[in-house]
Amino acid sequence: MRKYSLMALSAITAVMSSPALAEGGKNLEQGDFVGISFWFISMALVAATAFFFLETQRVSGKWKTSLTVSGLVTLVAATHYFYMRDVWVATRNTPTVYRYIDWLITVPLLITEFYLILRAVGKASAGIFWRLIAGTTLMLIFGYVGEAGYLSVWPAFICSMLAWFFVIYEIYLGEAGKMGTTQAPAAVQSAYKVMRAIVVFGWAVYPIGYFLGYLTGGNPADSMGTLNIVYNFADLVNKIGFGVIIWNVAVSATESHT
Ligand SMILES: *C/C=C(C)/C=C/C=C(C)/C=C/C1=C(C)CCCC1(C)C
Repeated sequence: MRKYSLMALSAITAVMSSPALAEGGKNLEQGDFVGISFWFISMALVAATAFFFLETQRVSGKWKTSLTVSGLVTLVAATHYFYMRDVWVATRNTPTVYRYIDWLITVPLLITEFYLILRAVGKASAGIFWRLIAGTTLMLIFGYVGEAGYLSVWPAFICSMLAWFFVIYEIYLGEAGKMGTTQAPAAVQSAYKVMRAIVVFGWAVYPIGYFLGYLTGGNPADSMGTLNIVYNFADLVNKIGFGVIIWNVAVSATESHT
């Protein structure tokens, strides 16, 4: 009990002490709605982190890892959001590199939740874990080399999309999908289904953003403000909402001893 509280506390302190760019001197302006959305989501992520870590006390042993991972996702994202927010407030530019570093850590962690859930209810193979990690990592590497100009935007987009489809295949029709919809208890099955729908519909926001930014022939700068707001609110669903679904199933499985 005390150990977990301590962990939560140290995580929060780490997050609170990390803003480093603010000394650049610019403050958030009342009419800067993109900046406001950066602030909003960073605070929501801090609160979610404390919540997930503290709630690990409440669930049975086999569910603790899932909640810890949810807390790590929101912790890493909160920290990146502090930096992204400062870049935006100071320059009104999209903090692409911070977004990708954040994604490179949080997205494999999020996808690992499928493996962890399956492991909590049965014997999930290591193959599931590695396929999910490999798919998401490739998806992000191709996305980055496209955005950063190391590869043309179209081939990078196609390769990244293929990697995303590979992940979707695994959680719907692959080994993970079969396990999650047949062998798991009913409550876990329904959580699993909502989570994989998030990977399809919630995650679709990002490739759509890439498409609008780079593949329509327009100037990426024109859609930057809107895109950042959309990305920021998408993270509310894809990181916090996703964690809440896991929290919910972990608590109900603990209470019903399944
Ligand atoms: C918390 C952050 C999440 C869940 C971010 C997810 C990001 C993606 C699913 C990005 C996917 C992309 C493609 C499928 C193609 C174009 C390039 C990307 C990286 C934007």
